[in-house]
Amino acid sequence: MDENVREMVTDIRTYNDFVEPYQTANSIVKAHLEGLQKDLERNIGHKAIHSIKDRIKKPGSILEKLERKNMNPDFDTAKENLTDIAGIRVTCYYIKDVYEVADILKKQLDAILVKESDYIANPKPNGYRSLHLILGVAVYGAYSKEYYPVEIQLRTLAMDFWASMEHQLCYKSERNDKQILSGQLKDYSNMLNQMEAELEDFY
Ligand code: 0O2
Repeated sequence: MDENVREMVTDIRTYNDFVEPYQTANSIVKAHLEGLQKDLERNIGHKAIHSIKDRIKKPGSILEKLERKNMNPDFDTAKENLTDIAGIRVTCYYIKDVYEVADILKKQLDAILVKESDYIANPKPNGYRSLHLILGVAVYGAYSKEYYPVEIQLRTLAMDFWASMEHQLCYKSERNDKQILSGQLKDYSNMLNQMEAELEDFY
């Protein structure tokens, strides 16, 4: 086998082995959320969770993030320092539902709350809103138990729309209307926020 191909196959195997427990942690949280999605609908009479998406960070994004943080680009360093290798995004209809789902997750899962960032109560200066939980989720081996972080981003449909547009527009290469765009995005965030607050009255 060509040396480059051998190296690539080894790297892919290493990556697959590395992410395996993170995939398990993601599956545990996702399965719990899917159960919750059905049960909340039965109990509160409306759909609380619109959608649940999970992803595992790709090798390129892991390396890019480590480089951005001036850290060694290897999997041991990633395990020590990154808490978003496993990630789940939960989109809800109402802000009330976002907090309800977060509270249930914190109570019910075999997990430790590592960090909670409430960017709904305290939006980022650019207008980004979401509730972020980092849960250390217990992953069992035959004779072992280890906690793996899962970053759970909970947001409403309006917050998701804004974040997706902002990501799409601001990740594009340098643009000369950046300042105007930032101002507009901030205004849109405020408008969406107001619209949601008014819709919340119809909960
Ligand atoms: P990606 O590609 O989505 O994974 P960290 O940056 O994770 O080391 P911090 O400050 O705790 O540390 O993270 P934070 O601010 O809670 O953000 C984590 C994730 O939230 C980001 O991951 C984004 O997915 C999302 N996010 C945060 N701020 C913004 C924002 O202003 N706009 C949008 N669209 N998304 C945001 P990554 O790794 O940056 O990116």
